[in-house]
Amino acid sequence: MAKLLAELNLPQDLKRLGPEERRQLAQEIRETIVNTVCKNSGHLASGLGSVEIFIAIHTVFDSPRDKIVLDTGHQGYPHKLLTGRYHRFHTLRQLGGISGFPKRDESEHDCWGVGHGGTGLSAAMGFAMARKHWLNCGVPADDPRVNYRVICVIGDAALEEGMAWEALHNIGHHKPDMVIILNDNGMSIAPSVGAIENYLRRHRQLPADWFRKLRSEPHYLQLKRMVEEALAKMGTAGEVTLEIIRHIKNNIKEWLIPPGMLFEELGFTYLGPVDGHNTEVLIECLHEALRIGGPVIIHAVTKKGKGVSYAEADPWKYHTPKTPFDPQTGEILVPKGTVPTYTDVFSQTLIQLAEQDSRIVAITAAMPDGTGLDKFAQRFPDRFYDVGMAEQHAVGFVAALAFAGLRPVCAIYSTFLQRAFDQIIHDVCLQKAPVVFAIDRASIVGHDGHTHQGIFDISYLRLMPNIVLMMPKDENELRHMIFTALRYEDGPIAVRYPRDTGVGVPMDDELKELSIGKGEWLRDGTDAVIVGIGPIVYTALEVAQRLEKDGFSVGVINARFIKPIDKELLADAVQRAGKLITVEEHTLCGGFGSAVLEALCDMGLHHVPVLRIGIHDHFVEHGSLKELRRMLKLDAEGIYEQVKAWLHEVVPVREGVFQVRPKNRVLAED
Ligand SMILES: Cc1ncc(C[n+]2csc(CCOP(=O)(O)OP(=O)(O)O)c2C)c(N)n1
Repeated sequence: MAKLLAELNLPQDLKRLGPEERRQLAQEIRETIVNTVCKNSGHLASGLGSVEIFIAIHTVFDSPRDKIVLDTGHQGYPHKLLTGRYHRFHTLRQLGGISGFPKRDESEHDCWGVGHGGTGLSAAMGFAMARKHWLNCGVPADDPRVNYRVICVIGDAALEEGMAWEALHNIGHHKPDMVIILNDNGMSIAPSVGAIENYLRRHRQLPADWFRKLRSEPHYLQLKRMVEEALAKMGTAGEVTLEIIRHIKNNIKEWLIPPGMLFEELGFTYLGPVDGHNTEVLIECLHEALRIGGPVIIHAVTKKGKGVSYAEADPWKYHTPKTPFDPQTGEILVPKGTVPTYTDVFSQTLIQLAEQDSRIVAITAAMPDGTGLDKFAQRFPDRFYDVGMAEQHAVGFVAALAFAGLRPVCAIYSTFLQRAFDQIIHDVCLQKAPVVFAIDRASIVGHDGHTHQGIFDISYLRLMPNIVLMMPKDENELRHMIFTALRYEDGPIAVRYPRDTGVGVPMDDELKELSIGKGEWLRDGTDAVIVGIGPIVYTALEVAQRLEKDGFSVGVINARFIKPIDKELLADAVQRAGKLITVEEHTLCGGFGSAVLEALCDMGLHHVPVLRIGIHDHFVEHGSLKELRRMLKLDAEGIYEQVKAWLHEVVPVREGVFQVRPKNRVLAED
């Protein structure tokens, strides 16, 4: 029983706790996280590693008055537990329950909704500059528009995001009052990589706290300010002297004390490194940071998975462990299924093809295991690039790799590829770079919720000239699509596939090249044809069988290609049945159904009634895949209901011409 969490009125009561109770609270938070995540799934090791940081923040800051911004948000379970969500925490990531990420409409303590990395510093700066603005307008100090402080927590890997550096650039210029806690554990999901990691690693090796003491010493700061002011009064001679002093100081710093130079040079005060699991030191540091003013970075060194032996030993595995697992031992209790996931099939196929073609290289943005490229990296360490949390760079980088004669395969989740929208247009499509995009987690992803659903990529890719976009109906077809993509050299080509196990179909021995832009008939029909994209075509087949019992002859087409779309096949379907139904697990705004409508329009087939089934114009919350499909009417039952109702509405007015009478329309939840 988590006594303090259950009984305290948090976060207010935190302020009257002593060090011993804070330690007990930390223990309770860890136990609650482990006992919940082992059943509900979610982010384990990151939250365990940030417990003391959030206890310190909520001890010093006043939430919700102060703005506490989390970058990425996956580390935020302690924040949720410290802000009155303990009694609902057992609903974590469940349909209707609390989200796995900070969410503005979930709690007044979540001032910034997030799920993607790199957004926190910009948000914190926004809050800090708005405060400055209102102060300039003469708003009194006790007005809520100015009466707050701003703090952002960002991980060492999230700091790799381009947006984070754009924010640093801008914050260092305007210098608003804000505190940044750099939660540095040397880990992304996998171990952190790259130059920023190398820079931070040198700091982590220093004894904790030594530089903080010197740097934040009030006498040091006072003296520095006095000298600078005195020299400024001396005019040019003073400036020259100041420059000389700065030069000497910088050289001494570089030689003696490297910590934080980079941040200091950019206009921040750097405090660190400090032990990020010492709540008392963190509290002291936060007070100092607020006293110093301007943008202050506290570099907190933490251990991912802290306090839970198996998570500390293997924080990579326990970033988001498979569930259920034993909370005592960490043993994963879910049996390994026999049907491979789409990710597995992508990974195996790519390795197989790379054995035969030394031009193939693979690129991930900090998701080596999520994309299955960890296995590629083991087999071909020199042909694998983890660029870190840097999707925009990944896409620009692969474009040039392709121009230099390589065959880059860039594997990024649908939701994170959104970050690189312009790079795909400008660097890849515009220049016809023969890049292969492997878009994992395309479609609904489930418990990660609205920030992570892969339901927009068809819309944002379909509008780009020169790209080929496809989605397999099953894991066997995925193999052929990877093969086809690597054969295609005329420009960019993307294959999207879901986060799921495959359908369980037999696998062909030989890989075959698919004709670009050609779909296939799966079932004939004369009353209507369902044109589907992705594994949902199997659901469509089930629906067609049920409709047959109701007296409707419904055909099914597996479109395979979203772009170019198979116009001939569509015209054939219209010819045979006169009515079309499109199905997709994707937003209807600009999605696959829209592509079909556009094609019909372009072919002059204006009279064809079309029912588009997919996700209406809203974000999709968290829940299991099954629950979400039910809710969205994208399971067999839901599609059946929608199609049947619609077939009753569409009536012929004369030979080959129909009219839709939308009377009993069953629409998916808007
Ligand atoms: C734009 C974006 N890319 C990738 C991810 C997937 N992701 C979630 S957490 C994470 C690692 C974060 O590492 P860090 O910021 O150091 O925090 P830690 O988990 O180590 O505390 C990644 C890559 C994401 N959420 N957003």
